[in-house]
Amino acid sequence: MTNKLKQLLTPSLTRRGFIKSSSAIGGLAAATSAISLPFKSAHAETKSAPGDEKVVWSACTVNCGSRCPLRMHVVDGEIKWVDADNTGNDDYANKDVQVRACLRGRSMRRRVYNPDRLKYPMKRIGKRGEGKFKRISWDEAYTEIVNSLDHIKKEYGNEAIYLNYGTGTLGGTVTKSWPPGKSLIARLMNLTGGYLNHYGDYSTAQIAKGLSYTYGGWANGNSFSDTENSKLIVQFGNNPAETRMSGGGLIHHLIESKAKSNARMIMIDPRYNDTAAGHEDQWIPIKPGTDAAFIAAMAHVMIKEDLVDQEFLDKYCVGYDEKTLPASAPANSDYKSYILGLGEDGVEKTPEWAAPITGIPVDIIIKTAREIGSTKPCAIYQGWGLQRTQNGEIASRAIAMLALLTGNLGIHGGGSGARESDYNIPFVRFPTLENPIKTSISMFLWTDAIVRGPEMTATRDGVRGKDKLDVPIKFIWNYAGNCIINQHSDINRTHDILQDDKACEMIVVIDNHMTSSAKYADIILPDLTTSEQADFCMDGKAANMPYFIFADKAIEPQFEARSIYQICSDLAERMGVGREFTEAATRKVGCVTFTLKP
Ligand SMILES: Nc1nc2c(c(=O)[nH]1)N[C@H]1C(S)=C(S)[C@@H](COP(=O)(O)OP(=O)(O)OC[C@H]3O[C@@H](n4cnc5c(=O)[nH]c(N)nc54)[C@H](O)[C@@H]3O)O[C@H]1N2
Ligand SMILES: Nc1nc2c(c(=O)[nH]1)N[C@H]1C(S)=C(S)[C@@H](COP(=O)(O)OP(=O)(O)OC[C@H]3O[C@@H](n4cnc5c(=O)[nH]c(N)nc54)[C@H](O)[C@@H]3O)O[C@H]1N2
Ligand code: SF4
Ligand SMILES: [Mo]
Repeated sequence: MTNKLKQLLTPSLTRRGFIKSSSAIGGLAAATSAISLPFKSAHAETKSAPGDEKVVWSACTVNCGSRCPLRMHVVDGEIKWVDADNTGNDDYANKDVQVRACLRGRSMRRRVYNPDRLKYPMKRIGKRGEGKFKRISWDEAYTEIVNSLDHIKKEYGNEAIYLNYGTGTLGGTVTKSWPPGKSLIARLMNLTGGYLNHYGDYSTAQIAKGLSYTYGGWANGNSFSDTENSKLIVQFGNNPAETRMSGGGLIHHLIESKAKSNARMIMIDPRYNDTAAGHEDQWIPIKPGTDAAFIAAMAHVMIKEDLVDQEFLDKYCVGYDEKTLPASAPANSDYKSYILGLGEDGVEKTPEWAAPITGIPVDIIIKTAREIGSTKPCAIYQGWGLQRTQNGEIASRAIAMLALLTGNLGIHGGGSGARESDYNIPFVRFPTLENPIKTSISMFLWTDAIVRGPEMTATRDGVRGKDKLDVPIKFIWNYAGNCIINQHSDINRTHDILQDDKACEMIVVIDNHMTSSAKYADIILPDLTTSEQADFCMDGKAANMPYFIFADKAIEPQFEARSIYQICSDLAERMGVGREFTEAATRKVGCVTFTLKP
């Protein structure tokens, strides 16, 4: 690091000074008043001679859906460079594949030493969003938070305390930020009266609901490695080359399996995406939000040309045609009638009808319908981008319907029309106890809950666990998330709502960086990065490779940053549940021994 950069990164409490004061606890079970990670790091104690390089295996735990080990090259307590898994022969045929991190993971060093890194606790002094803060001590920050929680609990009850969506440390175990109920903040709040929960996620809100109507639940597609049995692969808005960049290598499985089966691949996407990237046999650009019309028109062709799998539909499906339509359903409300224009809307879903809507020429609609209807097995997949919009659930169901029309569900080389499936090995989580508050809202409606909480009901607004919300949101925990501003819709509306700090009274942001959301915080707490602590890393969309990663501590905590475990333990102490939070014992959870504070 250059001297200039060093200067930039050095807060008034020098990094050296801080390392010295905290080195007594580094990675070990804490016997002192400071609390370190709750389990003992395997290698953190390894001493190296000055100037010697040691390589520490860490990991990337962001929400990209993959999970990758990172090899941190550390000299004199500083990460010099980062590289990826170098084990095995990277021999796909013999399942000896390297889990090579992408550039996002490999740039971890820049995240750790970023000049924008949050270095010490801060308190807002300007308006929300203005980005004006003053430095405060950890003690002051804790006092502000505990006082605010006390006041809000007394005035409104625990239902007014909300854990916002945040997936920045999704892949961690102790550090896990989402789902909210699996985070350490949940444990802290559950010990002190509970919190308002949320359900759903920004990723898959519509498809998760939509496919529950079609299949009765979440229905993953066949894995990509099964495309070695396919004759045709059809992907709607699916782009794992950019959204599952590495990890167990989904894209690797797709390309290798496709090469084996020699299946044709059709990509339907408004953009020519990286998963196509020359591997596709045909790219069909489509106007965004019109997949359902394209599929309806293909269904029209298949019905007229007798290309649907009638036997499959009769045997396994309800409501395809009048034969399986339940007696209680209105006449002509079956799928076939809808397509042929005999349903309520009276519109026949011909290719000519769909062409101007979708921007796909009539002859391509007809040709594609014939190909999908006559080539089996056909693997039909969809990504999640196309459902992340109004009426997105209809598009996701239409694609699933294409798999059903052609009888490709439940066979090798076929699929459900949902996204490709992947491995997740079960792993015991840090116990977060039970939430005494049973109410939850959709993750999308938190701004509404600030403005009109008590008006929100189960029937109209999807409040769960209770008929209605009793109180508005008054306190927000925002851990490892940028959904206060950047990742939520209608930023101007959110900005206006948050200007009133008598409405939502307290926003606590726990992050590594000064993000747009952090600028709206009342109190900012600087968290450690993955490089400064040990954790288990999993929950990845790891393709067909089951693994988890022990992400070791590579360097000492930088600046005044503290781990989420320490933050929650410190707060628990001040809220009178210190012993309950840490359990003051060594506890075995699965194969991990957590050594907790005495
Ligand atoms: N415009 C737009 N909005 C979207 C989407 C979109 O495609 N476009 N996608 C939606 C989807 S699918 C999702 S899942 C959400 C994702 O939204 P978020 O869950 O907010 O995910 P990120 O934007 O990755 O932000 C993660 C935050 O975690 C922080 N972080 C990273 N590492 C750590 C750490 O070790 N500790 C702490 N405390 N913080 C850390 C980062 O600095 C960042 O502020 O966005 C949704 N919103
Ligand atoms: N690099 C990187 N990877 C990530 C993330 C990240 O932040 N960065 N975030 C992760 C998260 S949280 C999630 S949820 C996933 C998101 O995974 P996805 O939701 O699948 O990814 P997107 O890129 O939003 O959309 C996939 C494709 O859909 C196309 N598309 C958009 N609208 C339509 C449409 O109407 N019809 C059709 N046919 N196609 C359409 C887009 O052009 C895009 O190529 O990615 C994960 N992976
Ligand atoms: S693929 Fe995902 S988990 Fe792996 S390094 Fe890239 S961003 Fe991190
Ligand atoms: Mo997501």
